[in-house]
Amino acid sequence: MNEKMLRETALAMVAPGKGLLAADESTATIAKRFEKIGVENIEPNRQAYRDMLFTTPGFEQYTSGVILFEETLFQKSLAGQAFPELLASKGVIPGIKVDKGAKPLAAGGPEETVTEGLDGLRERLEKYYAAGARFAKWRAVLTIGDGTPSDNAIRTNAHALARYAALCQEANIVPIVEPEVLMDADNTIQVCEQVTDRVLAEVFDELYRQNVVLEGIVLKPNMVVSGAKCPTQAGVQEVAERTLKVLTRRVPGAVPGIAFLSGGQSDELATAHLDAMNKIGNLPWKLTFSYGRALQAAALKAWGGKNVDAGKLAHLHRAKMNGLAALGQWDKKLEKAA
Ligand code: 5MM
Repeated sequence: MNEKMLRETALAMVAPGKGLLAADESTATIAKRFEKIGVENIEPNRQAYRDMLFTTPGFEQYTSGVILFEETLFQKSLAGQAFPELLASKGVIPGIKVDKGAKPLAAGGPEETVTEGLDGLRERLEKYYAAGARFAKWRAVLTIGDGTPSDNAIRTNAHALARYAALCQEANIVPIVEPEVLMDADNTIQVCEQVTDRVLAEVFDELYRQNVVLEGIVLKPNMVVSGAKCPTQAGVQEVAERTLKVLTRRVPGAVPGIAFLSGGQSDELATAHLDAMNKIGNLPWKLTFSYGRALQAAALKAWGGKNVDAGKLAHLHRAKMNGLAALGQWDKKLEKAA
């Protein structure tokens, strides 16, 4: 393991004013996104869509890295260049989602899952490194409900996240550790805070037990928000303060950066929350974005399968807004002006 290299990659992933584009939708997930815009989910369409995103002029000013799905890592751009090579030529680090998805957890609570994909991971990581991937992502999913998440779900997922992280570091690949507490239930923000706190405590315990080098990871957590179906929605400042309260308690300062998931928040709200946290500032780690939906929704709609230039414009705008939020320099007026 080359700790220096891991540290340097992790720091580059959270460089000031930059964040990550999560474009690692599995074939089943991209099918749902394409269905909404009436585009058939076939490989040439997935290639054309990702080509549009990765050839957006100037997106590299705000984008440190892109998380790819395995198909994309080994795919070529429309101009015939391997996608990882194309990204690297723009100074954007290629990454790869390595988990095999969240599967029902035996003896877990209702709807609880454990993320799978550890078998054969060591061998796959070698292949991904050779293809140009310098970081990886593994997403654990925790559901807030009646009696959930259970201790079983929290521990099992934390254990798997740490096993994945240790294997990545052995292969000189920076692991993005993503324990996602889903934001779509009817819980209050207080409940989200308690659950996120429990989950992060367990994740960092496991990382410690399994000798993961904290300087060589990036954490990708949910923000502390009111559940989407909760009748009372907390405001931007409260979300920022509660999220930072949990993170400062649970995330050691050795971690170079935290790159949030958007979790179904609107594009603008995801930006506003990140910006508010960075405006508070004085934090031990960098705070940035690793958004999927909140970076892509507008671009996907504008592209619609054919309008490449419109898709690129929409992508660049959101990347820029989030780049500013990563510095605490975003202003709502910039959205209107655009
Ligand atoms: C882009 O979506 C990612 C892949 O999802 P599936 O494994 O379900 O296909 C997803 O892991 C994503 O990276 C994170 O959840 C963050 O995305 P959002 O949309 O929450 O910002």
